[in-house]
Amino acid sequence: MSQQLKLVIASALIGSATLTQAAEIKIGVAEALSGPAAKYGSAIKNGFNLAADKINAKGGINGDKIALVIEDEQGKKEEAINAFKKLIFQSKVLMVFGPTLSNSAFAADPIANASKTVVFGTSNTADGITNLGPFTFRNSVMEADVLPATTKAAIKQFNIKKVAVIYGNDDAFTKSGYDVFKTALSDQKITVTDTETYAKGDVDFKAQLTKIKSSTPDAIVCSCLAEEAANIILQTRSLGMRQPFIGGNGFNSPKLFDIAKDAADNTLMGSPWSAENPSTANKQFMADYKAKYGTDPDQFAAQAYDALQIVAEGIQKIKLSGDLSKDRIALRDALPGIKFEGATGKFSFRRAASKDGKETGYDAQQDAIVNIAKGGKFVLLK
Ligand code: 1QQ
Repeated sequence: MSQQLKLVIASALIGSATLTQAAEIKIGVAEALSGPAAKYGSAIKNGFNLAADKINAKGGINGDKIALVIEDEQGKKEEAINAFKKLIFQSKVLMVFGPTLSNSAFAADPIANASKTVVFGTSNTADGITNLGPFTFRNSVMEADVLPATTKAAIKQFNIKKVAVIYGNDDAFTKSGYDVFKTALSDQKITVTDTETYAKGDVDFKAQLTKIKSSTPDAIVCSCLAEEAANIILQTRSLGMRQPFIGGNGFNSPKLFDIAKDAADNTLMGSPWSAENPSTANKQFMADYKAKYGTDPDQFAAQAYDALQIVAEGIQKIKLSGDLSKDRIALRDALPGIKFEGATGKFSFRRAASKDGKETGYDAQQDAIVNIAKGGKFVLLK
């Protein structure tokens, strides 16, 4: 063999050796990519992909690239359980993001906690999620932190004295939102003229809305996911009612306006994220999102985008050992100390209060911004 050929082979070997040394960090993503919650889940997936591109373009984390392993949990409890099992036990991811709905998180998060793997919700706002165990984290701000500020702003904006309430009584998020609304309304001395419920998948709300109409509220409080909220708003208008709506996290989707259009005008909603936040981080996020996907982002995309960067900072701190069980626990221990400023503003974790003496996970410490719907989109309430 010629000296030259030996050199070529040697350098090829060195080249491939260095290539295999840069490991992939597998991160699981289990979101509702089909079914009624897909509008939330696909925005979340886009946010994660955009953040992964950004982190990897800068060379990854301590030289290792992020590889997202994405599963569709369809917005269903059983599928969320399956997706978590697949990601944790078969794909052997370092940690899992998801699932999209709190309803599914109550079913799937215990699997992550039992296998000592971080589960990080970017859209779970129901009370009690972070009581599922010390491996549960979220950067989605709880309804309990957002709704009282939203009702307060609505009372002032529309001089409200009495409201009617409608909520889904078979979903963890809509039920939890209802409980929070109830307490906030009572604390703020607002009379409830009527309370109505519906079930997942309902499309006709006329019976409930007719009762609400006869109770003559000043506004309607709706603890609902986007599709039901939009249909409720449309049917309210078709019954000749013009009252403003007050909603929770479920309203934060373009789906609300795809269906209800400007019939949703004057709806108030609270969120940590606003498209009008002029910070450099948010402007960059919005421009990059638009460039990659051709549409404007929403709050769910923003929270996912920030969440992956929060986790990346945690991973950077621990320096992965290659022992998966150890690395999963090290990430759990590193995350609570991470402070971050991203598209959703300043963020830190807050340990959830323990209800039964059991170890808890971590909630989001972030302020809510109240928005109002005008001309088919949410703008800051000034
Ligand atoms: C929850 C929510 C939903 C609106 C997520 C899409 O906040 O289920 O907790």
